[in-house]
Amino acid sequence: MQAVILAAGEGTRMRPLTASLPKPMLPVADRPLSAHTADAAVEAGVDELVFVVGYEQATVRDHFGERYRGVPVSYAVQDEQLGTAHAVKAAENHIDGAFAVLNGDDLYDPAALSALLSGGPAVGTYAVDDPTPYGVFDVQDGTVTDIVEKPDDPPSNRVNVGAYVFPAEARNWLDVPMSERGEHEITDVLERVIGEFDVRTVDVERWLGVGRPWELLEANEWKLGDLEPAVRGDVSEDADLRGPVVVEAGATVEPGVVIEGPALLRSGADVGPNAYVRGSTLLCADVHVGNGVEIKNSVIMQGTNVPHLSYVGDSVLGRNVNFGAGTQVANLRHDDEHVKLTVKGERVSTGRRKFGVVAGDGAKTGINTSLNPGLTLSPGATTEPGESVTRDR
Ligand code: TTP
Repeated sequence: MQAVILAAGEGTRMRPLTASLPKPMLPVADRPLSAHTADAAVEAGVDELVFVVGYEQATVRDHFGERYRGVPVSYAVQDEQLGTAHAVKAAENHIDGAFAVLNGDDLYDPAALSALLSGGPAVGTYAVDDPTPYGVFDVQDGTVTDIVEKPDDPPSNRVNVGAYVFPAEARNWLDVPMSERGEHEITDVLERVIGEFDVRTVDVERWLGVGRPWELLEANEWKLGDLEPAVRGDVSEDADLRGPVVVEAGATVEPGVVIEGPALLRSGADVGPNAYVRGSTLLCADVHVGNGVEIKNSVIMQGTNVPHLSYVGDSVLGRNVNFGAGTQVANLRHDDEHVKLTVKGERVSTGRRKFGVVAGDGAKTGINTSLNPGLTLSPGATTEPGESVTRDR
């Protein structure tokens, strides 16, 4: 079976991290977000991966190439994002036989994906307490009889996770009219499949849609927690690694460093001396965390520097960011309310008591900058020395 992986999106809710990197290529533990799904699909035995690409597609193509883990890879281009059915339609000439459709920016537990991909028409479902904001399946005797979008009166608590196996016939049913929200939706194709085939449900035990920056932290919390501890890099005898810590070959841990796992230091990362890294932290390739710096529950992307006397908590720093000496991130509000972040121009609750900042690629802070919780720094933004930053820039 072929797996069509949707990876054409602009990831506008993930700005500024997606300003020049597509969301499916954001780092989640030791690989890009979409590789978790691609790997699970390969392990489940799919015989071809078809990526639907568009926005910043070169990085997707560079990563997956023409063969990925022994499986041929092809690419279909969706120039305009007109919906998920429109995305699959872009791939119709690649489809030959029954096919799976998977979101490139969702994380599914691999065992469930394997069960999904092992048979005929099927949908992935996830049980939630309040299904009303989702697409909800009506299920009778293990077979789907209907899907209802955002129902007031949900027919079940099993929601759509965007993972499907379609029969070969569905390739001819991809031309669906535009929905009320102005998209050509794959669920309209699914409706027809439900009408003509028995569609199984496969319960996904764990599922996470990664749309907004704090969900990238959640994704890393999940996947860093699954890593087997391993030290292949150069770790000083005077460093203390506690819990599940992975130090890749080519990473360096200097004297006086304490790392509390889960944590992953990718090749070329350099920590210390005298630094403290803790709580689900990912330090990507060529990150430098220097003397007297504490990093907690954060994703620090490739080439970023936090060299001296700083605190970074519950934050995502993009690529090649530089934090001046003494830059401090506040990650907790005095009123103890959940921290809010700007998503597509609106302040939205992260649902987290603790959340720090999101810095776009190349942002630079002056020495002794203090950053309020829930701030976004645009790519290339700068701050003055000693500045207390209370608004996005
Ligand atoms: P979304 O998360 O709805 O879209 P997005 O990734 O562009 O993000 P945002 O809403 O923040 O702008 O898309 C769900 C999945 O489907 C995701 O994997 C991207 C993919 N997709 C396409 O490939 N083409 C499309 O036309 C649409 C709407 C989505």
